[in-house]
Amino acid sequence: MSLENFNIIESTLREGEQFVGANFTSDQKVQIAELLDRFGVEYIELTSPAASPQSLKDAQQLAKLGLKSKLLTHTRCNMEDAKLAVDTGVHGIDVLFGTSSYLRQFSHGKSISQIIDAAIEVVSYIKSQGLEVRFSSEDSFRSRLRDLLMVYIAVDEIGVDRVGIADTVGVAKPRQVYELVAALRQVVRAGIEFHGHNDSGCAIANSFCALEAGATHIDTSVLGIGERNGITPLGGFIARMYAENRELVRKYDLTMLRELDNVVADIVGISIPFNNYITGITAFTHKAGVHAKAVLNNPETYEILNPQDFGMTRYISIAHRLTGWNAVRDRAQQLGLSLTDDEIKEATKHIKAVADEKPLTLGDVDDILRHWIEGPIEPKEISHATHAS
Ligand code: HCA
Ligand code: CU
Repeated sequence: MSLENFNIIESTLREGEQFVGANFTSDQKVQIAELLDRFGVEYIELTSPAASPQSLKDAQQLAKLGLKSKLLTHTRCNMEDAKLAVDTGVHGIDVLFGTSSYLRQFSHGKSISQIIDAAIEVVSYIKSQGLEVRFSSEDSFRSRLRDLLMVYIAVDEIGVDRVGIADTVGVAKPRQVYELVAALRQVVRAGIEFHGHNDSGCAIANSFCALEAGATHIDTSVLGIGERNGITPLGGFIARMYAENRELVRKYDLTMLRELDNVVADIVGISIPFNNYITGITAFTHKAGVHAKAVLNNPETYEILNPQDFGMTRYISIAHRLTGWNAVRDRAQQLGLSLTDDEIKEATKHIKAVADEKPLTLGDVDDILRHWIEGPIEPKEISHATHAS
């Protein structure tokens, strides 16, 4: 069952390089590849060596690092690019061709039989050189199913290692992905890779459905960076698999995600969104009193991801009008204050009343708690506020 045996093809150094803010230096590529290797992704995909002289040199250099992750380079489906890619010393080549009517009409102008001929020539050449090879079809979801299957069956017959489905424009829906992968699963022996863009927010769900239908490889990038708003984000995909069953992601060093997100965000000049999976600033923050109480008793009440497994910490926000006395008691204990439950309840009422008047900081709450035993005080910065006790 593929959910147990999925592989990540990490494409930050290929799709991610197509993100508008990404202009990786050679050193940055090495840094990112080494972090991904420590995290434990099975594959790292690199930009085509045909893209530029530096891309070629970088692929050669990365191939010499001796990483545990297998290196792949992406190429167009022609012999010239394939030869260049084979000579870099990487483990495998990801070949791409467009089968959709849009691309056939407005991009390369080839017929399906011409596509099959080119695919067979390139795939068999790469195989003859002893490298792993994948054949993928750009814009798969706007291609005719018959055309797609004909091309995939042809490359499968000559022993391609993987066939890839690409939702290039982010138009596919989860059930559609499931159906296409399931249909393909019936007719090819090769592994099945899914590459999904996130234009309409389905990239993670689509990747998950692809695995449920029998796919074996999922493309990701750190923070999801790529063309437009990008592809399946590594962290979000990991969150989905972890939520399904933690054992599925034990093979990775999950505590590396934070560094990966930070390093890549820094390099491409963005900040990590507040609501990012796992590493967003609010990903493990609980606020309402009812939530805080339950989470303090048993975190699983409101958390499907255990922050500790990712080297993250839970935060319970208490300086606001929705706070509850259980969370306030927890804070008092952290501060080493011995207040009775009745005192905590009174202090909590006061905190709520003050918070109705003006924004509170944790420091304000701490002041209120510290001085509660001495008798309720009005911290100077909130002196105009109503006292509730
Ligand atoms: C591209 C297109 C691609 C390829 C995906 C793949 C897409 O930028 O070359 O090779 O699996 O989204 O179709 O990223
Ligand atoms: Cu893409």
